[in-house]
Amino acid sequence: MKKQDDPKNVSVLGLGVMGAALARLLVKEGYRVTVWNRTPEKADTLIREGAVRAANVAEAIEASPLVIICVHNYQATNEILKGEEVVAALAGKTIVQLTTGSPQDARESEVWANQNGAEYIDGAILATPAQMGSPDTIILFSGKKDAYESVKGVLKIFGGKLTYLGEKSSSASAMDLAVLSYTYGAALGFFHGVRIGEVEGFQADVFGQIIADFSPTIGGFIKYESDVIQKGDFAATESAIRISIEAVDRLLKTAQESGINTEFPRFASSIFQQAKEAGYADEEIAALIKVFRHQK
Ligand code: FVH
Repeated sequence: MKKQDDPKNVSVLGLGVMGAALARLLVKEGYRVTVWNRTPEKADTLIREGAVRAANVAEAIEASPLVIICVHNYQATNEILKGEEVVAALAGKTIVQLTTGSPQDARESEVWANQNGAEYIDGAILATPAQMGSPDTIILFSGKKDAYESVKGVLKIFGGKLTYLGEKSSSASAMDLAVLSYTYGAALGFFHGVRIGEVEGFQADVFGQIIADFSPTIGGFIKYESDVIQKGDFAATESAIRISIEAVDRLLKTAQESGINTEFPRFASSIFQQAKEAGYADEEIAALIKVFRHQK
């Protein structure tokens, strides 16, 4: 078998904090890992650990049937995958893009890769470099199923919870955006909660531990509400919006009285007020999605 067709050969383009973590896991698993980075010195430690340095991008791509990319953004990727030699090397390869990007980035990248004879899988990592390789690490993937199946065995090295979202190449980055929306929404609520503690006298780390302990419960609640949205039956069973209207008003009132930042509770209160005015107060909290859809 030619070197570049050997499935034990994997190439990694991009050795930032995440790229290096990915390459290191592959080396540890006994793969022949060919690496390239814009700043070559970043490969030095990995070379000492057994990775192979590519002199240039084309050489890195030629060295393996699977090419993993993990750089700052898709613009950087496009800058890397430039030039006749690089493009020619792509024919017959499978590219797995683990750089964060938009759904449009993914769609354009798949078209470009396929036009140049390469299979394309788009991925989104929901973990930090230190969490790579652990059983709970979630990585989202989308793209042609047979291409995904052909490289899944290697990708499993990066995390225990690989989630394939289907053949639409933009699905992974779209889901990544949705997870970011939830993450930042929860984080903003957390920071407001820290301010409550700073005024009412509990420590941020004590609050943080409670949130950590609470996470499985909130996860179960979100999953339940997602099922309600999916079914479209908003009859109140677990948590009627009316209860939350009172709770959010209390959040805003307490913030105003204690003189802390009111932006988060004010935004939350505006959403619940819209639900109340639309007549959803006795429906399940999932009915808030109708406010976000501006739907009656
Ligand atoms: N780090 C994390 O926690 C998150 C977790 C979720 C997924 N992200 C995404 O992973 C991509 C890489 O992130 P990173 O943390 O490895 O980022 P850096 O350590 O800053 O490394 C950036 C690499 O990109 C290379 N690079 C940047 N611009 C260019 C360019 N124009 N041409 C070629 N390469 C470029 C950079 O090269 P160098 O500066 O070392 O020469 C690094 O290899 C990212 O999409 C995260 O959102 C990580």
